[in-house]
Amino acid sequence: MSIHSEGLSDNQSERVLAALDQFQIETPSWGYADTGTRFGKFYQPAAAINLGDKLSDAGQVHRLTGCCPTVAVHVLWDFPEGSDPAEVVRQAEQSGVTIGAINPNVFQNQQYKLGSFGNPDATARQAALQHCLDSIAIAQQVGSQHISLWFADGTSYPGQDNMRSRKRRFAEGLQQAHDRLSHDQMLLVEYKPFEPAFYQTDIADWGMAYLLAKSAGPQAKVLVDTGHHYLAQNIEQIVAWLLDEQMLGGFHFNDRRYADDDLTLGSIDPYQVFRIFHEIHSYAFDQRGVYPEIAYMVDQSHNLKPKLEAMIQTVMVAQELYAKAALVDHAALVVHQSNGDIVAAERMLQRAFTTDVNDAVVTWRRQHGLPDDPLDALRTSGYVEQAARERSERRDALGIVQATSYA
Ligand code: PSV
Ligand code: MN
Repeated sequence: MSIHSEGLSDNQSERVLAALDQFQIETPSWGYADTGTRFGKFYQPAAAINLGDKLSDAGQVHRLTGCCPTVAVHVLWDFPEGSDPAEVVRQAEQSGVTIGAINPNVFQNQQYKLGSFGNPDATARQAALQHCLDSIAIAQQVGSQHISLWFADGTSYPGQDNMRSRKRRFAEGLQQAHDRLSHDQMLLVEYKPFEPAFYQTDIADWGMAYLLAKSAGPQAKVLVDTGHHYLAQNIEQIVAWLLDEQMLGGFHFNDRRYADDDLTLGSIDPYQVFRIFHEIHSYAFDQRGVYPEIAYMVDQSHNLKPKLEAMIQTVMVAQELYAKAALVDHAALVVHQSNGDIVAAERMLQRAFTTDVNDAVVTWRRQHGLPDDPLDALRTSGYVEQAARERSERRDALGIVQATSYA
């Protein structure tokens, strides 16, 4: 099959194909279930009811896109008391996916009102640590490499707690969790500036996550959630610094206009996503073509868009932007940079960003026996309608009421 794509040189088409060959992105189990904002939920009949449904949906996304073989799971939401990890592995296999990052949940139980690892009460801290250790054990049982840690910890009023003590409690908890990792596992430490705490968050930015990951041990790295930054923040610079320090563990991708909005990737600022990917390709160029191991993950749950469509749309945008960023000629860029030719250097990024890579992406899909347009394919597959029918019947049988009345 010719790799030539309309409008692209052979070299550009090759770059796109090579980029797509090494790009995979994990979808989150919580993106397939009914979720909402704190003001309300808008239910979808096709929403997943249980983990089996979520894995099945993730399997459908992977079947159509060919680049989402793993699914991130949330321990309390997906592994209720007494659930059997072996059975989860079997269900995942049946759906054509495997279990990816394990997300402990130390933010929803009553005992975490004043925090988890940062809580002034040692009993609450111990409970949080135990849950993380249990999550690491689950990860080992399901063959998962990543433990993704997000803490809602913080304080909402000045003087509420001692910030230095909270920092030290965090360092201690993370070290203890790190001690339990097997040699192939990695702790990913996520940061977020605010919400649910409104005065101070214990791991508020990448610097705090970096310091805590460093003090935890060599198998801890930073996780960058694109929605977890102040509006003017230069996220790609954070990515560049973490890459240079070999401390970038993974991403939670989503887009936002105001805060942690969980919008589909690239819906507001695709150029920012492109610039993030550009830093990764640029780093790999410096490493003679060797790419760092990064866990690319989606962290979105949709209240308005149909869930599978939103997920596939996100994955397609991620592939497209990753491929566009691969078009930058780094050798030429280095020359422009050392000549101080700002305009020529910037144009290299702009040109790559505005290049239409769609034909090359379709070529890649055909090479892998995938549909040309995964979104169209989802719409014609009947999968969502069938899921809506079957899940509505199951909800009725289980007595689960989905719709709320506004009367
Ligand atoms: C918190 O906002 C977060 O980004 C964390 O990654 C959680 O695990 C995820 O969202 C789902 O609540
Ligand atoms: Mn996240």
